[in-house]
Order: sequence, then structure tokens, then C-alpha cells
Amino acid sequence: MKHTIIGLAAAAAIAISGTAQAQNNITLGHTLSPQSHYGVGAKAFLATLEEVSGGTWTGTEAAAGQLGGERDMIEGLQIGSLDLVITSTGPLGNFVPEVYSLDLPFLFRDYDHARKTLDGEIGQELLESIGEHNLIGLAWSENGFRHVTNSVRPVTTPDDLGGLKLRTMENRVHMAAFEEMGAAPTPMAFPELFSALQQGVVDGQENPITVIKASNFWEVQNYVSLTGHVYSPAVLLVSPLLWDGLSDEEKGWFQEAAAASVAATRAEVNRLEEAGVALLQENGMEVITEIDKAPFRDLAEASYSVYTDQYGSEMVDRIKAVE
Ligand code: EAX
Repeated sequence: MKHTIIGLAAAAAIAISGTAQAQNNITLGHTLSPQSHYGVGAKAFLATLEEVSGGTWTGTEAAAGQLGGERDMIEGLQIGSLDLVITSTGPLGNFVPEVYSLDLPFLFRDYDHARKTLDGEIGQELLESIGEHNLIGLAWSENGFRHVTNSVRPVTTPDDLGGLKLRTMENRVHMAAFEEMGAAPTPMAFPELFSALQQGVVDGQENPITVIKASNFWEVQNYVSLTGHVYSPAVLLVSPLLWDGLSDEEKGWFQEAAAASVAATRAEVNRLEEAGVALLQENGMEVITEIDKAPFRDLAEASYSVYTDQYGSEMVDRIKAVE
């Protein structure tokens, strides 16, 4: 919420500068460690906001799921108990079904394709869709291409997924895709995942290299298969209760901060993708790099109907056509 805290220091600053502006402190939540690509993006957001607002807006990063999983935090934005979230699209389709169009497996060819789509007309339209569901979508950020990890066997074909209890995000498209590919999908909030892997509640999970590193999943997972089965967008969401109280100038500051956050996160994703395979190996994981994606893709395609049954395939075709 927009808190007005004019403490002694602020009062002194006002006396010195002569500008009687209130100071506002926001809370920015995310599920990953402070050192992660989200942490880097969170710090860039808060530093930029403070700078462009002349210190009238400051914020606190609530990292590592300390305010709950991504679904909980999105609900927090809607009721105003939280100001801003950097989240994957994992649970977002439950609130904004149009966004499932981005979660379809094997849709984006590479990072370039995904970033161009999200920075262009389609990304803008989907931010507007978010705005129709009691949330404000500020900007698309990034999580990364997701890969399957597990502690049972090296996965090279869909057959190898057979019977594996695989944690997925709370996302109907992803659950359908893994069911089609032969796994036993188990949806779960991210903050519960590490201990679920450790205790063998699930055998595996799927996440980008960025997240595997940020969460030290190599401590509880032996194998990673570079399936790259789906691109995982992230998005900066704001509480409408905060947003609606901002002036146009303040909204501009938030937009500038969001742009800085996205740039910082993408740069960190690039860095981690380059370091990627070696990093996983150094930490003891067996990395299966040679994967024939065709059989995974053929099976996963049936999950498209979760989206297309409601919205048709126009958006899918438009995304594919982005060069
Ligand atoms: O957004 O839930 C997940 O697997 C996400 O990739 C993670 O929370 C980062």
C-alpha cells in the first residue's frame, strides 16, 4: 500500500530542500533468492524508482517467497496487501486466461523470438488484458526456457518421463502438456518445491537454468535434460489499489523503473544461459544436452486446446509469425 511516513529524517530533508513531498515505501515480492535474476531485476526497479522520483518513492524487496507463492502474491495485489510482484506467468492464466497463449509448449523458437513478441504489439495487448482482470501489468520480464530435472533417471525421450512425479506450476497448459508427454504432473507452489524434492514427494521438476541455480536444485536433483520445452515469461504486476492512486508523473516513474528492471533481468538471464551447462556440471548434475525435441513436441501439442478451445488459434499464429 501507499504508506505516508514522514519520519524525522524525511522531515529534516524537507526542511532543507523546501519541497514538502511525502515519502512512499512499497513492497516488491518474488519467489527467488535476492541474488537471482529476479533479485537483480527487483533491485534495479527499486533503485531506478528512487532515483527518478527524487527519493520520494522507495521500496523493500521481499525475496524467496517470504510473502507466499506466486498465486498468493497475485491475490495480494488484488486485495492491496502487496504493491508489486515479479512473477512467472505460472499461475497468471488462472486470473487472466488470455495469458495462456504465452505458456504453450514449443511455441517460442528462442530468446530473441520471445523478447520481440513481448516487447511488441502482442506483449502490449496482453498487458492490457491483464489490466482487465483487477491487476496492472507494467512490463514483461523474463524467467527463461524451462528444462526437466529429476532424481530417478536421465530423461532423453518421453518414455523416460513415464511415471515420474513431476512438479509443475499451477498452470493448466503445463499440466496438460506433461500429462500428454507421459509424466504424472503435480502442481505445487514454488516455495514448497525444494523440500518436496528433498523428501521425495516428487521425483522432478522443470525450470530454467536461472532458477535451478538460484534455488540450488543440484542439491536434490541428479539429472537435467535440456528439453527447453517451454519459454517462461515473467511479468511485473502492480496492485490496482496502488496504481489508481498515482499521478501521471508517478506512473511514468514506475514505467521507467520497470524498463530498467527488465533490462537488468534479461542481461542476467543472458549471463546465466552462457554459464549454464558448465555451471550445472560443476555442481554435480548430469546434463543431457542432446535431446530430440520432436517426440516431446508432438505429444505436448494437444495441450494447446486448453487455450485454443476458448480463444481459437489466431494468437498462436500471430506469435509464430513474429520474426
Ligand atoms: O518464477 O514456480 C516456478 O517454477 C517459477 O519458475 C519460479 O517461481 C520463478
